[in-house]
Amino acid sequence: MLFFLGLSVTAQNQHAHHDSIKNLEEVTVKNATKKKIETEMKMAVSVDEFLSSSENISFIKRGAYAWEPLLNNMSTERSTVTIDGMHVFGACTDKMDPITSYVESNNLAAIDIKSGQEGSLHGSTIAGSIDLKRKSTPFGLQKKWNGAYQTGFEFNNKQFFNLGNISYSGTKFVADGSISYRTADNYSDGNNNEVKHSQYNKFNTSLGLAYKTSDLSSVRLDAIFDVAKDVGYPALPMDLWLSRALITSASYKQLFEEGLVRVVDTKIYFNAIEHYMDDTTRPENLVHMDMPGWSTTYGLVSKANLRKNNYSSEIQLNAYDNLSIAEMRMYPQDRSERTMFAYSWPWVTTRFAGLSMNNSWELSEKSTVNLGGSLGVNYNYSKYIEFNWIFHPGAPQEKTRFLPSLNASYQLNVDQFNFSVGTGYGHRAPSVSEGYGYYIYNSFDRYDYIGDPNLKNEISYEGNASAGFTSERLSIQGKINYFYIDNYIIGKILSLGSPMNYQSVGVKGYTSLDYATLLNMSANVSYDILEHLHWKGTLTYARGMDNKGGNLPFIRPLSYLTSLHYMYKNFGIQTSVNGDFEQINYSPEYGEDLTAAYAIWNISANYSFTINKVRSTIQIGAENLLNEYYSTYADWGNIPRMGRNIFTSLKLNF
Ligand SMILES: [Cu+2]
Repeated sequence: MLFFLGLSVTAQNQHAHHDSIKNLEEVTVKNATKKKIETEMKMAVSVDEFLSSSENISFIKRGAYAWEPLLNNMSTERSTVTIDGMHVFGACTDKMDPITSYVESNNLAAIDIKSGQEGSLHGSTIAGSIDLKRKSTPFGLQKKWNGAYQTGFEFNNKQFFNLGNISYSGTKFVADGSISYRTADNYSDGNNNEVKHSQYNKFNTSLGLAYKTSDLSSVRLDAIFDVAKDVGYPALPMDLWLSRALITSASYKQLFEEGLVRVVDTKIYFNAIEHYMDDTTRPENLVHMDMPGWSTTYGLVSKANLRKNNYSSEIQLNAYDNLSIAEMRMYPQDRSERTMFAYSWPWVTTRFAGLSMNNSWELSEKSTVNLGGSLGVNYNYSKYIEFNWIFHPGAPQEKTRFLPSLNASYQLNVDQFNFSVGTGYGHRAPSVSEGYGYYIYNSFDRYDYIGDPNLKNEISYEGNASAGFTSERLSIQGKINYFYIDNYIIGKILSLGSPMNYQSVGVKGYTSLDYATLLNMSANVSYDILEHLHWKGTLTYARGMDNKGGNLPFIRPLSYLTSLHYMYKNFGIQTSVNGDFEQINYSPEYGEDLTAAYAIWNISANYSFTINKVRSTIQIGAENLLNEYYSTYADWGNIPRMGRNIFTSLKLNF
């Protein structure tokens, strides 16, 4: 630990890449080693489990399903989450449905995570971007048909899953298809108590078809359909009855053999999400509320890649139109009569258009300079503005904002060392809830939240740096970033207004703090002890403060992960220990209490074999082997996490 601590402290004066691309499966043909969407410990993972293996992602968990990804310890309002560059917006006012819940691990090829303003290519952001990249098989592979099937069972919550995907690669025509189903019961915590309302059921299917229109051009159609049914959120006062998403796109790609412009890829897209919550399964609720939500988005994303000598550039045009609607209908317990109706999202339209550019110059073989920037226009319209007028009389029905962004970085590689240093500046517009939300109940601090259409843009000033060393057996990497955020948006208690929900204790309005600051640090070490025995360690630290020196909520305390991996012929075994230290810097103002330290021990073993050209792997393992009872700093309402979980899985590749 001391070794780690030393590293993270020295990391402050060093630097490196602040972005990380997690390759889930080979995207380029030259990449011989197939990396897949799997973690060190587990080969069959959910998208959430895969994302959690990235050191700059943490999660707010409201149960076993659809974790909310925090990038650089910032909530989803501050990052852009896209699917192949497409903007998709959840339809739940309670954040039950982050975008990551609408894909499945067997239709993704990679997840591209960019930190801070480097992520501004996909639209305005503060924390960075998470782009979920779908599988897209290249034309003319030697092996025309490829497929995989995964199945598994996890004992703690009786999770059973079946995932299948298949692809065809012809010279003119390509198809990718996937289908999956997961079902899970309630899980049990470390005291072997059942955590009620933690079940889930998810069905996901996707199809992609591409046709080569000439030697250098192709058209592609893509669709994802996802249904989640009867999903429990033990940390919330209500569950999900049904959520459905249809995500579609059509794109045209043109390659150029000569000249400055090398690729132009233009896509139009449409996605629709519907979300129906259900609180009738909770007998403790005296009054029932139906809270359905809808989110519909049309958009265009067009990108061009430029290259000339040592200069390369990416230009991206993003445009979308989103309509977010959420209703609140209250019934007495016998449901005979509706007593109240309100729009918690009063038909809010968001239109965005932005042009982004990232330029890179290779000054020499050793050093590279990157300069990027974007300018976006964000327009909001609230159809039923009278709901917003209750707390903000006379607030404008329409609002237009300009969202500029700039970033610069320098990378240097000298022998076995690498360094980077960068800076960024960017604006973001308030989210639909922050700007126009009406009585959105937050069960964490038990306040109803009210949006403010007049909120100022959040403005981020950012610095980042990294340093690393790589030798044949040892690799060390340290990263640090710091954000100074003007007009930081957060909920503050309002003296006017009374709570609508009988569980809530008051009303909070989204307001801007003068500023807030955030520091993130991480250190990674990997060492090959023997040819087939590898050790890895990660340490992360973050600190977030408001303008009065108070703590920001949901900031991860000092955390660590250490793992050992051993291979012998077709046999592999791996074990890891991870945990958080005590959350000293918690925020009572935002409903947090002190979360104790915990440590979790995991172990797994796998065996690979081939039958009739089918490459197969079986795996068995245990998470939380010692059945520790714990909850983390970001477990909504301190719900306990899963106790010991034995998992088994089988994967076939053909
Ligand atoms: Cu919901």
